[in-house]
Amino acid sequence: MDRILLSVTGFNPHRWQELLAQDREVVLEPDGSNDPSIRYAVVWKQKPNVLARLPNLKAIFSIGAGVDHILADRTLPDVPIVRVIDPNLTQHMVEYIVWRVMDHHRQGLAYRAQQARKVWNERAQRTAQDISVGIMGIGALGSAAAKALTSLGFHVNGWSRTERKVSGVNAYHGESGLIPFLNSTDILVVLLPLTDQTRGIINYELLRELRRRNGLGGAVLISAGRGKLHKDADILRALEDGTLKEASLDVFEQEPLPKTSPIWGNPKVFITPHAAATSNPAHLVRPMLEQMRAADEGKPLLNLVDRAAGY
Ligand code: NDP
Ligand code: OXD
Repeated sequence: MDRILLSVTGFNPHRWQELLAQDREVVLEPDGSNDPSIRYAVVWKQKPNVLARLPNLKAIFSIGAGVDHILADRTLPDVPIVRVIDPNLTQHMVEYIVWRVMDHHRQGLAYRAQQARKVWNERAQRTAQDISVGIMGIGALGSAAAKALTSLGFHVNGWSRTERKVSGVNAYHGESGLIPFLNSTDILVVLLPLTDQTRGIINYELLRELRRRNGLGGAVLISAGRGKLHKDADILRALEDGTLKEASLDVFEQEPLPKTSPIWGNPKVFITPHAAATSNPAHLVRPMLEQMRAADEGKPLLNLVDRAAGY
């Protein structure tokens, strides 16, 4: 009987194990080393060298949409990697992006500060049509967020690596498209994958290029891609000197965000603990098992990672 290796760090995989086991026998790492009956691995931040020791591994399934946690293992065997593209995960991310855009747009941080001081003061209102949201990384999640934002009336810009058309979105791509994209963006939403090209991309110089004449009172950063896209110190500097008015951060250079980080206490920052879109086994295990069955029948796997591109 073919078996699945489940290898995760950072959370309890019990529910994943239970649901995967409906279809196949599941081995929880650290068991399963060198096991020739393991054909598939389901992983989140697997320990290095675990997958390289499986002689008959046929494919790796990521528990998340991002796969930097898998590719970081330099001993990774040369088998296909399947990532998550799923309506439930997408819905979570769309909700997070719309929530954070609307909160900044409707001045939620300022009103919460006023409430804490019992201040009754109506602030100037803008409509969505006055604001351009720029989505850096307009892939599966970014394009769904763009659709929701355009339906609310926001102008939406999108930046991708390759040329890509998304309905209702002003499209920019590649290095030459980056500055024009930023120059016409008031609220920057970061949904890029972490790759060798994108590591550290959200730095002070990039944030300086955002538009700051929008009536929001300054540019806004919403970041939910990966923390290592950031230079956290640069984001703080930009908030300090007014380059950024506010930020919503879901991901951080170091996670969990250390208790000593000055980001915690910054009143211009809204923090969530890498919780924008959580992978739910109740939605994700069934398609994984279906893909395993299809692969057993020789059918092609879907949602494959391009290892050369790194996502
Ligand atoms: P996709 O692969 O569908 O989209 C990625 C987008 O980024 C594409 O548009 C791609 O361009 C673009 N991109 C990649 N590299 C570059 C580059 N060098 N320059 C410009 N654009 C680039 O990924 P998803 O939308 O599914 O997910 C995006 C990321 O969101 C994940 O990798 C993960 O890190 C993060 N995530 C975070 C979660 C959270 O809870 N915080 C939850 C889920 C995901 P192109 O279209 O040309 O390929
Ligand atoms: C993901 C995540 O990549 O949750 O899916 O970060």
